[in-house]
Amino acid sequence: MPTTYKFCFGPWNISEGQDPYGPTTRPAQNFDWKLKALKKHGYDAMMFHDDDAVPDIDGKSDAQIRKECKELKKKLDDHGIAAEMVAPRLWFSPRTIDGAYTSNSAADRHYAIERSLRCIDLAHILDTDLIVLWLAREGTYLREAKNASRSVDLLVQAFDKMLSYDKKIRLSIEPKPNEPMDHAYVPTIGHALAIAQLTIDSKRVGCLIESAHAILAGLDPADEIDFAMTFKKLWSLHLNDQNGMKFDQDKPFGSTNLRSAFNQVRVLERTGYGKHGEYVCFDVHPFRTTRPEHWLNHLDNSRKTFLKLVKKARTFNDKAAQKLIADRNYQDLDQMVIEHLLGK
Ligand code: GLO
Ligand code: MG
Repeated sequence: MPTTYKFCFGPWNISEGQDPYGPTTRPAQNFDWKLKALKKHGYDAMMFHDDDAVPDIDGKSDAQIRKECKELKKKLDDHGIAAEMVAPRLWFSPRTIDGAYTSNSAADRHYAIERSLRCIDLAHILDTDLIVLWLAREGTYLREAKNASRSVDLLVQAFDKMLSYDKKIRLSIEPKPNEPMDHAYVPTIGHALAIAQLTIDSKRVGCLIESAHAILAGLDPADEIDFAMTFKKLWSLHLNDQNGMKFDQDKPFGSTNLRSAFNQVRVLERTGYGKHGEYVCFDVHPFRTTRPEHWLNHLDNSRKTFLKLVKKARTFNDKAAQKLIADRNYQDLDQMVIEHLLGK
């Protein structure tokens, strides 16, 4: 049976155009507007940072957090939208300047863990068992400032606290090799899955692949997907694109390298990603130049490209490809792929 894909994005994917060198270029829209847009544009679920779900979470009591989160859940139910995951945003607070779980300050590490446990409470209310961990500041600017081996131990300790706090929750690590850090401690899927093995319940520690992050690590996103699927550990996906080894661009899916996008879709099709309820998420941003009236186009276009590439993957002549492979005629296999993508 062919997979019927389900799609999602996060509120941060309708961004306002700011970059390190200039202010916003579009006026902010409120959450309700984003929620309406999601359904209208053919999406099924929303990803949440803990403070997307409950703004200013650090300043609120436990009771207040739960109350607001329940209100959000009701709103989602009314719109027929699921929450795909919740992710602790551990990179904004003054208490995570030196990292969260791997900070050199014990008090700040404690804050990071406590906040992660609150995030699990939110996941409960929002009816998802998936916690996404983009380990934004777990790395170094300066090699001598931290100890990599100790950092791995600290990460494992933090993951263990989360795993034992809730026996059902699954942790999905989203690796990224750099930005905002010079070097991250969990730069690739291999690192994420290796660290999973050190935790008290490795079965509940998997990963999330973002195409741009794999490219930034000098890796092929399709191979990263294949690797994670071999271990049955790919629990979420951030498809997008990236033009080489520069700042994280979060371009629309297929925007830079259509063939790489095709190969990512082909692997998803071959390995059955999505057959157990996993979502295809687009972690894409509008260009800074985008006018407010074209604000959702990057999400529309990414989904459109994805679905067109699903068709391309399903109509690829595998028999002919196998023949060329058996004959070691990779030259013509190359051309066959090019012509298939170019169409008639
Ligand atoms: C940044 C990441 C970021 C995460 C998100 C979910 O480079 O891709 O957008 O995916 O915060 O945790
Ligand atoms: Mg991402």
